[in-house]
Amino acid sequence: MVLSETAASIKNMEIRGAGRIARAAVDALADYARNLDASDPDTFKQEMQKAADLLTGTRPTAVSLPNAVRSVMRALDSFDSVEAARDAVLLRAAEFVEHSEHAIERIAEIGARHISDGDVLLTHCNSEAALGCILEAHRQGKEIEVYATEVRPRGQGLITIRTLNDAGIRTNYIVDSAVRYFINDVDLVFVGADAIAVNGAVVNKIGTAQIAHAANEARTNVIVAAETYKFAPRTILGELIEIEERDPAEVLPREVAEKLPFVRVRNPAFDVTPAEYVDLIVTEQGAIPPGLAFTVIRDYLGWRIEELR
Ligand code: RUB
Repeated sequence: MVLSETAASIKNMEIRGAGRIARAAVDALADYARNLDASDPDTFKQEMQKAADLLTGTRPTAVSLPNAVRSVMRALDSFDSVEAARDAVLLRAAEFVEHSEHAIERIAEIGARHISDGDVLLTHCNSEAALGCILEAHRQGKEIEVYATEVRPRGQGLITIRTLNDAGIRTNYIVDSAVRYFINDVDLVFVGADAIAVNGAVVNKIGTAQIAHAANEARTNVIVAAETYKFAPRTILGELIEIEERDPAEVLPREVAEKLPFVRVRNPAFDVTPAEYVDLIVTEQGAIPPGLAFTVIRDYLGWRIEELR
């Protein structure tokens, strides 16, 4: 897929989910670098930066996207030939994709430890990291049952229930607003993340915060499965994570909306779950309480405040 096609597919959500978006962007950058004809390293870098900007501009919330793109672009810091710069980009991109796939496997192993035989789980949206934990627990022979939400307006719950069904996991498919009705039947909420702030707040699909609130009220634990590249370094400076607001037509068909001039449809794609409603964040480096998010950003990702200014 050429660069502009990947960017369009991320924007229109043919490619979706924070981890998949990151890997697709990195693959697109590598492909662009492979075919880029530039006279000198500076021109090569400038053209790569334009490609990087096009990709990072597609969806604003999933911090995995700029983190992944930046990790590839860092390979271009200093080079005296276009070929060396190209090789460095290709190597870094391959490393990122390998790291990302490995992270999903590690998260599944670590997350599955927190799922007990007989547990009833609830998941929201379609997260490969969260589903990885659920599938791994099932693979280990634990008897589990899942509640999966529909996920208005884009219906990602359908992807989730197909995966769970294919694995032979007993699944209940519910509308988003039925979560509180069923929460007392649930032992554990398992969701993914698009971004995690320095204070441990979790940004994920719209509705996650309501689910976590209901879980907190019912004393049901909430576990978030997230690769470390979903932690948002710029939140150290107090920057907020931008919440994407998508086309109103996803919620109400345009022809209906046109006849309702006093109605404004709002369509935020994500919300923020405060750290106090999150019990554990499972990363490929281990499971941490949300209060240790700063440690991941500083010690594992290696970001320092001076670099971010
Ligand atoms: C997807 C979503 C997922 C996270 C984590 O939203 O909110 O829970 O991205 O997914 P959208 P993963 O469908 O709008 O992209 O674990 O696969 O990275």
